[in-house]
Amino acid sequence: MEKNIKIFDEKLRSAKSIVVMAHKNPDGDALCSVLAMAQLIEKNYGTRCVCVYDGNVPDYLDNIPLRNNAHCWDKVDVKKSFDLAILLDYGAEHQVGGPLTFVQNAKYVVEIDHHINDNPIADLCIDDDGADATGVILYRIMRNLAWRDDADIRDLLAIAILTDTGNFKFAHNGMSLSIMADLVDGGVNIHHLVELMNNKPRKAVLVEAAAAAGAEFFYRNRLAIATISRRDYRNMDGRGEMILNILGQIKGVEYVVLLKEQKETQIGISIRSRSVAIDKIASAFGGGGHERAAGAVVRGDTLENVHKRIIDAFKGM
Ligand SMILES: [Mn+2]
Repeated sequence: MEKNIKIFDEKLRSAKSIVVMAHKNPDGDALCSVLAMAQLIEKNYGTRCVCVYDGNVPDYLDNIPLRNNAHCWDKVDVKKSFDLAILLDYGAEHQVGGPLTFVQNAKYVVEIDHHINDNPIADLCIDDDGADATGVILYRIMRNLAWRDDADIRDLLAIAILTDTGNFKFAHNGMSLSIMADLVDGGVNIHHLVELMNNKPRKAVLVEAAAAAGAEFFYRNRLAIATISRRDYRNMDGRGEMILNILGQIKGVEYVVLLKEQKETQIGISIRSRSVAIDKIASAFGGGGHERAAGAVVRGDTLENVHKRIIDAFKGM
């Protein structure tokens, strides 16, 4: 990784135009990593980056620092060829969405990611699937290259870590905790950041609560499945983490699945597991992610059918 960080440093020195992006419908790690990366580059190399996203930014991220620096990708001239495209926290090529044109047109592409990914698309990869968040890798690059930071950057990296680890519940090792200790010593206030994200619309919280209340249970309660209808999907804010959290608290539940009817024949799947790895199940549905938190989007199938296929997929687990 050290060698690649050095090459990244050289590329940043010579690039005159830089675009930064992550996966579409960004979550806390994706958006905060993009904003922190851009701010770090401006502070340390003097280059102002273009930050783009595809899809929707959830309301709970409205109040994060530098939020207004990120723009929907279709507001940017898509024919523009950037010297450098930086792809963060993206998981897989098909999850990039519209900004993929910037990747294809860029002179050089760097990716920084912590997802399990067999087909990285960049010229230079600074990936670590053992990191709890892309923000963790960014922090390590920042320290390795002795970059200057500021209060906004420290807050953004802290939010990236807090959101992807579910406030440390999913931390795989001590790395994200020791980084957070350093960030807190640098002035980050965790309570303040968690409070700033309590910003969901009332409808969104009520839709999530109703989906949890309507969950079904299979295989002697080991598998819980909640569904969000197409009508309710429009009112969601984010990916439904709250539903997964609530159902995962039930005694005896090992696996939680959330099915979201995004369109009539497009079903989003989120899967969480208490211990056994389930990323292979997500891959079988065309998705991926992490060992105990993964997901997929199935196109060309109905909610009813995907529901059946999910129950089958957990047979014998
Ligand atoms: Mn992430």
